[in-house]
Amino acid sequence: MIKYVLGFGLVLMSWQANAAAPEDSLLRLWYRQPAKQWVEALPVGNGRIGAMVFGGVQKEELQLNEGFLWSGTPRDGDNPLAKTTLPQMRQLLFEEKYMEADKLAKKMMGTYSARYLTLGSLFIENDIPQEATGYTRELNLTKGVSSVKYTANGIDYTREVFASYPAQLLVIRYTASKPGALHFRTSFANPMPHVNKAVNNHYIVMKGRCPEYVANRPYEPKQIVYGEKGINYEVHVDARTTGGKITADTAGIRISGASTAILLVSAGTSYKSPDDWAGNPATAATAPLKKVQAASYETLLQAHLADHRQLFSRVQLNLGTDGGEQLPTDERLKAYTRAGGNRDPQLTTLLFQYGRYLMIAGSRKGGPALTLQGLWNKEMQPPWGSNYTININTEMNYWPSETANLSECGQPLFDFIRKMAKRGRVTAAVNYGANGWTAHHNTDIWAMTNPVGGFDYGDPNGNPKWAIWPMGGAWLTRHLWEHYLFTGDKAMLAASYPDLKGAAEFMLDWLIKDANGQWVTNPSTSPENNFLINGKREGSVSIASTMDLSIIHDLFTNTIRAAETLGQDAALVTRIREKMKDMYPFHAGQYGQLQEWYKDWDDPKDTHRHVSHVYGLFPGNFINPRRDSILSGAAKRSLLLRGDGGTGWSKSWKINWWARLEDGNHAWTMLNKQLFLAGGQEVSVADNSGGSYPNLFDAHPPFQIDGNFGVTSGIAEMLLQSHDGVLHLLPALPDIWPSGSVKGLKARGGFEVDIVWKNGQLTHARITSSLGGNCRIRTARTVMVNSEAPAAASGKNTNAFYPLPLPVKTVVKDQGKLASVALKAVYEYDVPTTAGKTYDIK
Ligand code: FUC
Repeated sequence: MIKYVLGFGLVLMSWQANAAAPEDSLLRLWYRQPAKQWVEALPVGNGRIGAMVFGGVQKEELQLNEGFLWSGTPRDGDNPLAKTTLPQMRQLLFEEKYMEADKLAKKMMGTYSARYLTLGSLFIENDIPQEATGYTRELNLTKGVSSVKYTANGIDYTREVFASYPAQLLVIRYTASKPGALHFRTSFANPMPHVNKAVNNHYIVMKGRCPEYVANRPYEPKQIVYGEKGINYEVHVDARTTGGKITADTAGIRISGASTAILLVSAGTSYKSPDDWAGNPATAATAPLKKVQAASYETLLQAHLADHRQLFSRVQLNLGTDGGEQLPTDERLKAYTRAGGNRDPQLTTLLFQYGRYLMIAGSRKGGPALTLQGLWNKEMQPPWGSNYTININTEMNYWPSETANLSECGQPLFDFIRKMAKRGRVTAAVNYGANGWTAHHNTDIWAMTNPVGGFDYGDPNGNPKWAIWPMGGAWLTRHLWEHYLFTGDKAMLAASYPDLKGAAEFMLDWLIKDANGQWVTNPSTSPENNFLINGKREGSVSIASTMDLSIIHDLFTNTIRAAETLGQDAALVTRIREKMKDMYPFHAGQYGQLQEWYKDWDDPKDTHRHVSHVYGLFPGNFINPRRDSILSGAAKRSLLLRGDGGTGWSKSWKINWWARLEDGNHAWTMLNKQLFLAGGQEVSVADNSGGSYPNLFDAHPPFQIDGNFGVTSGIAEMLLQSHDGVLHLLPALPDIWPSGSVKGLKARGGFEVDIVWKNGQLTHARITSSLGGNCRIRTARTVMVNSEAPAAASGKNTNAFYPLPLPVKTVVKDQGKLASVALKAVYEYDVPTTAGKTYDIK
């Protein structure tokens, strides 16, 4: 029996915009012992400088990162041979010689991406042995502060750590309850060659240069190459104390007999852009420290809190509590997993808000976009180079930025797309002789856009199933259009429109007619999956995968909408519309599934983690159960066949898909698995992957941050959807959340939405309009708006701000095999809104 102890009073209080909601105090990760492993340490970050705080007693470790610290320099990974190989490749594929095409694909590949690097660790080591009692450490999500507290030798010690965005510094304060009781020294560890220099008795610098090259895999002869080139970096630590003595030498800063110590950590690199890495890291690291010379700890803390809260407090979620929240986070995950989940609703809230926390800590204007591990990486050769993998992972990282009301945090991605669009024009021209721009499945801080594969040194492991995929840039551009839909920011749309247009221009050139006169992509892959030829031989390169067609349809639709919104490029719009008329259709195949491949090759036993062909359902919106039962029935069948397994990000994607199918209980099934302890001994996640580490980092495994953001996005999709020109309140509420409230979710059209529900039904909602215009609402109940009966939806079937996607052509083999999508009866209303006004729905 699951019991929810949900005070309705809590729900009501959460309406009060500025009052600290009582559930805020539960928004923390906490532990009774220091971290032993990295995935137990707690992340802080300001979008550029990151740290993982271990919370050690005798020796504290802060593993450091700087977001622009990458291996290498720009490399020319483009491959002119790709262009001369392309006609032969296309010929082979049209002749259905798939295995030969697979081999030939090698000639179209290029170099691997650079690697995101660790900045080593800063240690704080006590001189006097300490045995701790009453130890706790925590990460407070509402404050963005990590802290450690314990008692040793009768003295209470505390350490607070935060990464300040306004100050561009990592700040550490160490205090003792007894005057003069602090005796410690700092030191650095760094896997890269580096030198330390004491500037004066309280200021020390560590500096070095990143490797010119870090090999992709063991296949390459030299793993890590240092040389004259590469990004230069400096870490500066400035210590301040109350009382005691302070000295510094190359080993570190030594403090003895102080009552309080504050360490300010700054980091700078020579990286400025993909074309310029000749900046001065010393100036970059010194400037933030100079700025705060006169600022007290309290001033720094208050500025940080104001900045953090301004973003974090916008959204509140309350799903109730059942006592589970009283355990430390690691024990809590264990208890949850042992019980098979389906309890402790506040843990779900915590994971939702953790995704928002990680976005604020990991992605801020001026910093880099979130990598596979966000900002946090401890290795020189992290899994997959901790690069940008853009065949799902980077996109998933940014799914919640708009819906979870952190729109500004998308800026690093938008800036990054601009850089890729520039580089990608070269790749489009050199590799394919095409206009516009393209990017393949991997990229890095150098904005590389070529397909990987190690062709340059004959890597036998380069594989077309991930490399031959010029669709990554096109997918990313949907974030530019979505940003406009949520914010109505036309200036921003105008500035990013060339990136959208350039991606569309590439696709116009990339499409080619098949024997039936339909536009297809050739070569084509469905990310990382293989198909069976005659039921056995595996191939990966073919024609017109559904994923390709989906991305192109989405891109074309968004480009047309953007051009029309801006009143530009009528001729381009005509060209795109012409192409769209004869695109290869979407197919529902022999099992009633949405066909993944050009032909009906789908293997019903295939449980591959990528289910890319269902892109149209999410993040796309042209598969929609309320508008089309064929494609959505086929999409649902595909999801059922693939099953509920998968890596962390795969499970997270499934939460979002089931939410879009308005199946809250199935969405919950996927979400429940993400709350299981990953890599546990006694208990483990079903299907052996996904789930959460003790610090709530999502497990691919190993750690990959996309799964965290996918969870946050999925929960938002369960509570509110707006991709259909309508604000659908509670579209996919699972039975496990009978009552609750959410405040501050964002919807397309610039609406901010609060919702309260009880016994599985909407009781109250509040919509604030920031742009005005028609607001179409969809609910499972009849409602009153501002105590008046609203008009039933009529006329054009949309919120005027948000034109619907263009339809796609579909071919169905066996209609009877499609899955049926059960939908609740709903009511739709049109509410004319004025910018700045709030509407109460009861
Ligand atoms: C894609 C996925 C893998 C992994 C990698 C980083 O290639 O297929 O599962 O997430 O990215």
